[in-house]
Amino acid sequence: MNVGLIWAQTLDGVIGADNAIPWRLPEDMAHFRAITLGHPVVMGRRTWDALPPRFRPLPGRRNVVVTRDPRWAAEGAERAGSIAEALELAASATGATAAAEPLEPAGAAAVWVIGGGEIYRAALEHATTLWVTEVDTTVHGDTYAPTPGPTWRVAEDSGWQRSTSGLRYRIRRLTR
Ligand code: VY7
Repeated sequence: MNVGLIWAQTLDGVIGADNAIPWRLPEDMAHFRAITLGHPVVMGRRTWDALPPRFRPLPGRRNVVVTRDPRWAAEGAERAGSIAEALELAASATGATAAAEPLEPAGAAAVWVIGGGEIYRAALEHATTLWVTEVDTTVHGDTYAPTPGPTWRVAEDSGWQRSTSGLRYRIRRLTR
């Protein structure tokens, strides 16, 4: 099964502050939606809590939430006790096999891990694709992106773009 991670970060690697994304980038939200729609998404319980209630569960996707709390439950979400369990659960319903699927378009994955920091660090070893949005801003943060090792290569790069919000950003796909 192909596992992908998708995140947006500042140049310093900040992805969150006080359980929220500390910028607004509509182009990145559209990118996030386009990449993940139709695929199971795996997220940590804090990321679930951070989603605005009207977007919970994320529509058009199976929502798998990782938490150590065995009694946690939420409408529209499936609970998993670990990343491994979440990926197994996500794979079970897609009918995906352990092998990579060569017919998937470039950058597509069977399951997308959508955050946050603790979950990205645990899931990185399982991943074959990363979609990383870099936002040219400096903000206070308390949650950081994982650090891809030297095996990762940039396979696609939007180049620097100007958002309608005024911020500069670029979107890159990494593979290994
Ligand atoms: C998470 C939201 C957060 C706040 C308000 C609306 C990259 C992003 C994420 C996560 C951006 C979010 C939303 C946007 C998506 C909509 C639903 C409403 C949808 C990530 N690169 N960017 N993120 N929603 N993991 N990686 O904005 O969501 O997809 O339907």
